[in-house]
Amino acid sequence: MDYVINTSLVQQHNAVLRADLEADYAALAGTLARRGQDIEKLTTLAQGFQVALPSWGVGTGGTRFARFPGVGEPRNVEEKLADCAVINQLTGATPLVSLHFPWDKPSDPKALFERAKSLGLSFDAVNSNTFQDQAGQAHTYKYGSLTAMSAAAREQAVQHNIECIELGRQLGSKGLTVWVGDGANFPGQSNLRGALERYLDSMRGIYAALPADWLMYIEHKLFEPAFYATTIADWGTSFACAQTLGEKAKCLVDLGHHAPNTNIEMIVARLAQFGKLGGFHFNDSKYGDDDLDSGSIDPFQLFLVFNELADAALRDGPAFKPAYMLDQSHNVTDPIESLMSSAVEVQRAYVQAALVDRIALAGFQEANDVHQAAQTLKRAFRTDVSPILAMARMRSGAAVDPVACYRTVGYRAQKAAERPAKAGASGSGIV
Ligand code: PSV
Ligand code: MN
Repeated sequence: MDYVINTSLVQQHNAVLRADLEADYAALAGTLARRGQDIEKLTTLAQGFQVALPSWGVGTGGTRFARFPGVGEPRNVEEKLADCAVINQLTGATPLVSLHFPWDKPSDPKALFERAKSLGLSFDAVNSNTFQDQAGQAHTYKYGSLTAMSAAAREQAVQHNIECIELGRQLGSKGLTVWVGDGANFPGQSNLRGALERYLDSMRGIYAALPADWLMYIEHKLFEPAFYATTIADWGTSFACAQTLGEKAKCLVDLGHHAPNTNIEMIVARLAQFGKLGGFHFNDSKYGDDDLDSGSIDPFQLFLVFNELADAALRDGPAFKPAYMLDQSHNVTDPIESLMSSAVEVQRAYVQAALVDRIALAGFQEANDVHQAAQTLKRAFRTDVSPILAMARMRSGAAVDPVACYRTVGYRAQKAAERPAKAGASGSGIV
């Protein structure tokens, strides 16, 4: 395997931190043992956790106003993979990459597959893009793609999705995520029911091209770029479409795609109950689709989402396997640092949710002991599981402190020298 960071540098980093980590781990083991919990089981659980990386996340993002590129940004999909490999090497939690087409369209899919393999990576769901026009494209998406009035634009969008499936198949992916920004900016601009009928019609064409072992993830978003009415704006619409399309269609929950204060964990519970929870795009937000680092604003919400996932896993068994992915835009931080910290935050919520005493919780719920039921969740959430996460990393050959290790080895400075900026080369597209 090709390690992007010299493994002996990671070991040196770990050696310095090892004694402190072992002391912290032993102290936490004692606390958890008094609660009847086995730290070793939790560490094994943490080691098994995986969250996919968005290929577009390793480039600097931006807002509608500007993008302030960082140094040493990846300029093509191969360089994006190298950055993803660093994140995986140091966190031990991100061996999957989700590609976005055409931003990451490989000229030679087989070679890209092999390159990823040599870096210890493989490909998660592929993402189609019909929310912007590409150079040389015959029909514009200005007035929509899968819902467009123009039959030719709709057909072009369907064919693009089918091409994504074909590329994904060659790369070993097993899923297609479809997010469309289609909708209306003004009342009257579009017939609301007609738009959804056209959407379903287009999606049937894509669904028919899915290989037998693939899933199609329908991603909803409240608003933006359509500011009056978005065609797939909420989980209800997403659910109805997934039901209509069939077994292989599932709903994808992007944490940033809801109105402020929406009870996202309840959406998760509903979708899980009816077998339609396909996966997640993790991020955080304060106001809208801010695409901030996972757990940076409301870690308790992230925990509550994982609390529902832990409940669903107990009820439904191994068949319950939603896809976990990050989807963030890093405007003012080093994307590699943000993605490493975010992967750790999602993993933290996963482990904290495993700490919930579910028997006690069910008892408090049955007895209507509201206070103690709430405290049962809070106790798990307040437990600092950092030593478990760090130990899981050390045992997996990753870094005890991924960001500190990354800074010490000087990867960004090295890339700044090797990757001179090239206008428009990053292709992250989020501006
Ligand atoms: C849309 O806001 C979204 O969440 C979709 O997942 C896109 O594929 C991604 O962001 C990148 O623009
Ligand atoms: Mn998303």
